[in-house]
Amino acid sequence: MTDPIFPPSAKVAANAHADAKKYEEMYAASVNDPESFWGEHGKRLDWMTPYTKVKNTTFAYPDVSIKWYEDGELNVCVNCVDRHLEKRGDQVAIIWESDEPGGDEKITYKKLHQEVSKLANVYKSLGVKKGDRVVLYMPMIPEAAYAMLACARIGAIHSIVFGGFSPDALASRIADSKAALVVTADEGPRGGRAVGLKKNVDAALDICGDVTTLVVARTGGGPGNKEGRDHDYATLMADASPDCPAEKMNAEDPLFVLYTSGSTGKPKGVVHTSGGYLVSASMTHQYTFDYHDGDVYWCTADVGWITGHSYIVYGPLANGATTLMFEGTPTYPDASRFWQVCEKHKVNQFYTAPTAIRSLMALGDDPVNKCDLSALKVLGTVGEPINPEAWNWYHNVVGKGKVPIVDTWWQTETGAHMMTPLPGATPTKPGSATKPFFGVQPVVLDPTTGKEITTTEAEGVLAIKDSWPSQMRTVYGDHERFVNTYFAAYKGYYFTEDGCRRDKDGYYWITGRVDDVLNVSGHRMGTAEIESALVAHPNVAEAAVVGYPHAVKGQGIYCYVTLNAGVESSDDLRVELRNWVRKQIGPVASPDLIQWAPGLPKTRSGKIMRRILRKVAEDDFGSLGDTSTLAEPEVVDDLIANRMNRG
Ligand code: 6R9
Repeated sequence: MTDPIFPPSAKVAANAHADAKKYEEMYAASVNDPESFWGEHGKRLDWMTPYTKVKNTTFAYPDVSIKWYEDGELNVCVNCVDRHLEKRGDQVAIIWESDEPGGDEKITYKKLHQEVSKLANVYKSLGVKKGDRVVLYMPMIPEAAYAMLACARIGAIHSIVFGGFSPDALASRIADSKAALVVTADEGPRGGRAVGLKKNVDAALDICGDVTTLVVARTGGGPGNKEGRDHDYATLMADASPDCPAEKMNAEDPLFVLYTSGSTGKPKGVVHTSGGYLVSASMTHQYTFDYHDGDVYWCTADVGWITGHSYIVYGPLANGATTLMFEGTPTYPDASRFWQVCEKHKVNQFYTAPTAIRSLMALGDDPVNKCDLSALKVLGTVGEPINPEAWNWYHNVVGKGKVPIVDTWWQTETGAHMMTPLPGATPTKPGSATKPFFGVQPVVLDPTTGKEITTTEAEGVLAIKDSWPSQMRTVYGDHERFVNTYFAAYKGYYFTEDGCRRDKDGYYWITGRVDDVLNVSGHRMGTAEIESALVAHPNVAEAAVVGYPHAVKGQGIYCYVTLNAGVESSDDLRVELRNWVRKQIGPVASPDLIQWAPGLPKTRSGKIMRRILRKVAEDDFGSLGDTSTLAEPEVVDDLIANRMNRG
């Protein structure tokens, strides 16, 4: 069977930053001589002290070390704001669209410069210094971008915590990063409801101890500010000077920490640095979306995820783009909202997650068809594999069969796109992230031998052979964990923890995580985190969590729970456990299905056999494989008899 192929149109190719030939040439140059290639492309940024060294990296276990442009100095905020003032001071940098239709704001580069400079001075007045960590727990408002850029301006390191995380999760991130300041808003409107951000910050500080806060009044609701600890944003901004010189930063100084889930233990603080990160973020934004001056670009992610960092704020602004920031949800007040926003602001590039596409696809074509989407030039997806059905709907209904789709595979750890088609260069196949970006050398490894599979057609685990500029540098405060997580299993490679297949044309198809990480609506979630939340409940003895296929979310969260002796199972307890997990981690981690399991399938050495739990959760128990090593094979019969997901 051959997959359908959609070649780029001649018209798109003719005007694109890269057509097929240029892609091949640039890709070859980038891997044959990375030093020269990235030496040249590093010049896309403005440097205060030009670099003389480009690449100094090794993946050799355990001495992993990654440095790019290591003797260069620059300021990320200057690159995203100041350097555009002369040419495009009056151009719109950020279009903000509010949760309620009708509300919007256009922020020019000039205004962005003023707001960010004032805020940087406010930070200083609150005692924040170069190298300090600032936690941002923000709704999708322009102040979130100001807050990031103001950190960059003074060399503080931001750590954004997604607004959907609970006070407990927020507290552990504030504590782990030893934050000097927390920036938040009173409430965050989303889909017609207000998320109690300040309320959650108050609860978090009750857990981890007081930290100075700065509070944007978004709705005027929420709890009041605590004297001596909480500061009102507008009050301090009113008196702040708009003159704040930017700090000279080394290319390898950290820009931000972003916590992400892994297969074990607590979320890891992924550290990205200044120079290499911005080179990759801006270059991918330009090439992947084929961004041209004057285009209006919209990424629907939240700034709490890496996609929001690289593709709402840093990449687009480094390119002097107009980037749209949306406070709301795809279906509020109705299923036309995304498309109405596209029509209203004449969006040229639109970037969203497969889960959003699937949920909108389920609501039919009318909400799309009643909007004028003729400005669209590129459609993008990110966060999880896109199923061909959703791809085709996106292509035919949203793109009217004419707009190229870029399916971008990358990770929090990679900082920027790693595999993606380029609109004018790469024929696409629905469901494939296609080919590597410049400088990225993917390899498929045999998971048992760890050997590279060198035939074109291959299936195994995905690893990357050499460094690229926006690679994460370390785990915040735990370099050993960084080395052991990504470089120990397959020596000499960066291990992505994704499985993949390479087809006869050399196209890559990501098959999903090979570790115990779930991808629920494009959000990464460690099964271990959900399990430890469950067992923290007084009635729970043991829990095992696996993913199962979910039509809209991609994966749903399936929990097997063993209750303590004497505790009665009930639907009420199910609801209670669900709320318990929401409280411990956040609504993003809500269990979809909870099955009472009097016993879990374990090997004689006590290891839970997740393979079996996954099969039962998938309602595919006909092929359980070898169960002879189980300590008590009969528990499996009970699990099957009481399974929750019956197709
Ligand atoms: C950017 C982002 C990373 C994990 C990654 C993979 C999955 C992301 C994908 C994709 C298939 C794509 N993933 N993009 N899988 N096709 N286009 O999502 O970062 O939150 O760290 O998640 O997401 O499994 O390993 P992050």
